[in-house]
Amino acid sequence: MTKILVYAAIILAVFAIGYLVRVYELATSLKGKKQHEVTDSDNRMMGKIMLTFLFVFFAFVLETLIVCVPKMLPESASEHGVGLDWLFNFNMAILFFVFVVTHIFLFYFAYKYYGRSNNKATYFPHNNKLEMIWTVIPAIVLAVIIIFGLKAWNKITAPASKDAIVLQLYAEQFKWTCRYSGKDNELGDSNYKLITDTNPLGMDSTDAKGMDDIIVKNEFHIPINKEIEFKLNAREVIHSAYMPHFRAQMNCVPGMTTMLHFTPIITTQQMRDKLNNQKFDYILLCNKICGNSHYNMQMTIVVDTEEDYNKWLSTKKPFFAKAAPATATASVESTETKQVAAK
Ligand SMILES: [Cu+2]
Repeated sequence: MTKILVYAAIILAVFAIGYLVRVYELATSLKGKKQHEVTDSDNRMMGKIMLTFLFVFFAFVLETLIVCVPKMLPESASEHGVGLDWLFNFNMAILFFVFVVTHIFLFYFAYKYYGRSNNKATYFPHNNKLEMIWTVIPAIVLAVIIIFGLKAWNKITAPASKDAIVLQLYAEQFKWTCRYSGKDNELGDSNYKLITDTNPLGMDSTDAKGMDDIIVKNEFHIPINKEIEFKLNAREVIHSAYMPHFRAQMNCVPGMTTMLHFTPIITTQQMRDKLNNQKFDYILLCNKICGNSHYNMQMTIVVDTEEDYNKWLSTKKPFFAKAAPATATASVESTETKQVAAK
């Protein structure tokens, strides 16, 4: 009922405006003025509106910045992220400068040069010098941005160093599993054909490299100032491992292994202190819409000191070492999955 009333009110308002315009037109023609003639004073008025819009618009932009900038990500918690942030800010500074200058020109000139009846437009068909300026300057700026961007990209996509800690992030609808490569720092083979309730990653029990591999759920720990190499896999559809605080993201594609590496430089506790928020946690999210519980596909990342990390890791048992009671764990796990899916 309310909806119908609102629609009726809108329709009536449109009619009312139409009639007001008609009244205004009739009044003008009664005064003997030509109805559609645009006078200098009309133009001056439009010029003033343009100028007012410029200030209102900039005030709105400023307000948006004041509200939104504090909601952006905190400082980068990874080494390469510092460079990425710098690149992002550099791009934004250029964009903002061009944005402000062009808008001032656009609206201030509309005000300054509003139409006057005795004015005649200058005939100005071509100017080589001007074209040179607006071609060469953007070309130089773009080249600088691209060179900086390529440098950062090459650094990020270069192979990880040999002593990087190797982890697997395994994505499936709708959860993450993390596998540590153990003492040999090499992940054992796995095959989708070996996936069962008790062996969710399809790990190959005949591969010696996998004997010390450790599987963790819900949260995984990594040590500060050590390079971490992630090998990413997906079970059924494309997912994307997104770790925003480390400025890192890579797709997880079924049937292939993608890679990503970074070095964390701020522990979880240090970041909590910096943000004055003892509940803060780093997070791994899925950044590809992969199904109905995609929004809930996440895992906590804890960056520890090396000592705490080793202590935490030593409490974990290799997957194959606890394979015997795994049936019980598997059934708990499948109920969990159902619960998440039901949400
Ligand atoms: Cu996903």
